[in-house]
Amino acid sequence: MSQLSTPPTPADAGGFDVHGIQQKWQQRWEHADPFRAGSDGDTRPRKYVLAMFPYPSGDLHMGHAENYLYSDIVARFWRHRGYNVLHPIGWDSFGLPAENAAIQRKADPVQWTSANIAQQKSSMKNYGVSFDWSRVLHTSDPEYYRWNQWLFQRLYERGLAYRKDGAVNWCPFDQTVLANEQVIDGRCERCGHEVIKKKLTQWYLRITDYADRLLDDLNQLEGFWPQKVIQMQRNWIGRSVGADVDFEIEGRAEKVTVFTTRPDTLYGATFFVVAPDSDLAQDLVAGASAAAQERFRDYLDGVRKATDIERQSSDRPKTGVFLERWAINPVNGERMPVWAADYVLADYGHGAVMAVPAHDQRDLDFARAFDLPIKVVVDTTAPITGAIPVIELDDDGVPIDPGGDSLDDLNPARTGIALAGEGRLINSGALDGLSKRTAITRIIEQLEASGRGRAAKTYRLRDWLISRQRFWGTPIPMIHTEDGRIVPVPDDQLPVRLPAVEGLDLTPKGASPLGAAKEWVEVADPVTGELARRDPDTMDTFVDSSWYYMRFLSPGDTTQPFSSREADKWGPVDFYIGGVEHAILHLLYARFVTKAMFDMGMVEFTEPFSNLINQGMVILDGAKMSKSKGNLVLFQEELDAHGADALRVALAFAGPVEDDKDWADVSTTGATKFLSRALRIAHDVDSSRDVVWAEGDPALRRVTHRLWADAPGLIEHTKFNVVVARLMELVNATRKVIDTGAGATDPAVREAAEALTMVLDLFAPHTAEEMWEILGYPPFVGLVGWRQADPTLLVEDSVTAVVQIDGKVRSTLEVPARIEAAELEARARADEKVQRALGDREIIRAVVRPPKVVSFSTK
Ligand code: ANZ
Repeated sequence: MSQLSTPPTPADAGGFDVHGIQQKWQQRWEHADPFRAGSDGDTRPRKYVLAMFPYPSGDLHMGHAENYLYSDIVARFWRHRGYNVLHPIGWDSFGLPAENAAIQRKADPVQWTSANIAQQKSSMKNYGVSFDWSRVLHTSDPEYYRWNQWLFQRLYERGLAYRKDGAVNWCPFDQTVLANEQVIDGRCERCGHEVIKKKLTQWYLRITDYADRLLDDLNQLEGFWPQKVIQMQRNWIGRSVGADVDFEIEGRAEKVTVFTTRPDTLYGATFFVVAPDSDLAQDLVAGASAAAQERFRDYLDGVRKATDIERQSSDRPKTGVFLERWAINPVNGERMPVWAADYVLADYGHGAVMAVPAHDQRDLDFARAFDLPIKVVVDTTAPITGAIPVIELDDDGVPIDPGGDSLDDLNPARTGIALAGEGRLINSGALDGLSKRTAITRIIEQLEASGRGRAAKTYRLRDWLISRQRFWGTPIPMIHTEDGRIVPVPDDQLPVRLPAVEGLDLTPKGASPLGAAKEWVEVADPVTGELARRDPDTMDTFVDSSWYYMRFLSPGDTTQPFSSREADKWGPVDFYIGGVEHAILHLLYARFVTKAMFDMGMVEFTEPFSNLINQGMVILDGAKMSKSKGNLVLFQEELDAHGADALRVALAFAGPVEDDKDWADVSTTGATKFLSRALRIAHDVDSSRDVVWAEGDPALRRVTHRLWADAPGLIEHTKFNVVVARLMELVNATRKVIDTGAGATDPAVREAAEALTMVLDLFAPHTAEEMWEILGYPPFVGLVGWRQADPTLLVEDSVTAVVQIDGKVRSTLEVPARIEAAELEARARADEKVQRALGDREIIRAVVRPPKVVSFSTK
């Protein structure tokens, strides 16, 4: 319950005791716990409805208000449809905000977190969200993170968790490493500071093993997830299909492999480029002259300062150094100079490329900057369908102009534009005349036959770097022994709990503060009993949230992370809602972990979320709300001023779920008026529960039954605002019968009021419960099954329309009462009697007044 004193009822509430009703029903829900998911014996079909769980920093904001409103509408809807609904909530409570509060205000992260959770929980209850409060979890609870550690061990056993050194993303401000997904445009996702590369030994999860499945299974989600999210995931995984080609390097025993998407252009490769920051570059330059080595070292110093984005930007002049080494083109034996240049990245493909300047823009820019040869091997002017044309070449190997844009006109050496398109091969020995596509297949066959290459795929996706040098997270359950072994903490010693924060200096300084907790860090090697050290790093909090939806299924289980039996019953999540900011990180990790759990036999499904919805943002006057701009609409203030129901109705009515909602256009006052009119209808109903509805006003009954017919589909398609509009229509129609029709004793008034109450429950549950009680029913309307529409009441009224020609009635038509003008005119023109009366006269004017009159004038 609100700790604040009850504010006065809003003036426009028309005597409707908003806060009194709210408190009354919240107390009853608290007492009776009606929204708890049904247990084993429950035979109803099941739905698992989930909103992304919040981070407990401060109180709820308007974004939460939207998120939990929508999940609540859906959860309530399925209960009304006779489903056993699971609608749980928890907190994603590890992470930097708690740690930063601890550093800045000396707050204990445990206490800070639990105080914020308590506040958010009370706000959620005040907001009337029908969560199953028996399943609450928070990820900083040792009983939760114990299972993160357990999961980590299982992944480690399968080779899916591993440690390696590498150049990692490092945020100099937060003093911690970041996953690739947490670097946005070269900056730290959390603090916006520029990210640099640092060589460190870190823990990774091998998500790349799942790249193909993560990509291919997106097809299953088409139509069930927002297209935008599917596309962002596809791009992020970034699968490229092509070939690996092995090149010999003069004076070096091992070959160097490159990845190319265009093996068809192999004859056009004229030089070779390696990433300057790769081990390969170091190795190759070691065989060059002292001067070349010096030039290389200077170059590398500059390269280290550039971000990947800068390195790949096309408008940046190309730079590089010649390594005084030569690669041999495997198809024609030509010598190609080897360069180091920063447009080649060390951690993509193999960190080396065969450069084909005629057909790749980056290579062309480089070739023009350093005066390297350019050789056209695909004629992009040649048609690629139909018969293979005979291409005549001049002495330089350039085809003779057959008319139109000649290849000579397009010569990349002169135009500076690479020929990237389709075409037919030239200057390529036996491949000449083949289309690009056929040539790719052919050359891969040849490379494979000669053992000099093979079909290959490359991904943009990198393994998931999960270790963080911070205190407030799940300790990585590994032990480092004196002699350099790494030993997992045995399952029966889990959880590895965080030590108390007292006495620890949490200020970021590059290494985990846990390393300084001597008593915590020093342990006995579980195998030999000798002194060893715990791994001082903690896990990325995205590990915590990668499987929390499973823990809700058996949150108290002390023997396993979740019960597979419960997972079979409830999983996967039927409806998941949250912000689009999680399109890649959280959703990709959750999909990966679900697939890994599937492979371990823990779950029977491979995708965690069957349906996903991204809600828009709540903005103000066209701008994103933020503390610094001072344009925050505070959830608590709105709740106190208008009550939960008006806030919920106003938000639901504000527009489509996916759209941004400008608070300037949201009317809580209008919502309050609507709710007080609805409540007044319940009070006005003047008939008993057993009235015969069939005797009611047919027009009002039709409005009611149209609602019953349409509401389920509208809710399933998340058209919540349309349903609110339909409820407003029903309120108006009912009021009309009460005030100017047969009056409040009309059975149709009761029927309408009951329908209104049952559907209103999705949006304004406190008011709906109150109305249900006034209508003479026991609690809770939230559990009452919705009614079926009577099909005979859905048939539209028909009326008789007259058709006049030059002032004389020539025909009559039976048409629906709601017919549109165009349709009415079309029917009149097509009518047989009208056509006969018209003969060969031409209509020069039509006046159409739906539904009753059509009047034609003729020449
Ligand atoms: C020769 C070639 C000819 C290429 C041509 C393209 C066009 P996507 O599609 O993004 O996967 N590449 C390979 N490894 C690289 C690295 N570490 N850094 C920068 N570039 C690299 O790009 C694949 C293409 O990017 C590869 O195909 C390679 O250039 C280059 F007409 O090989 B290609």
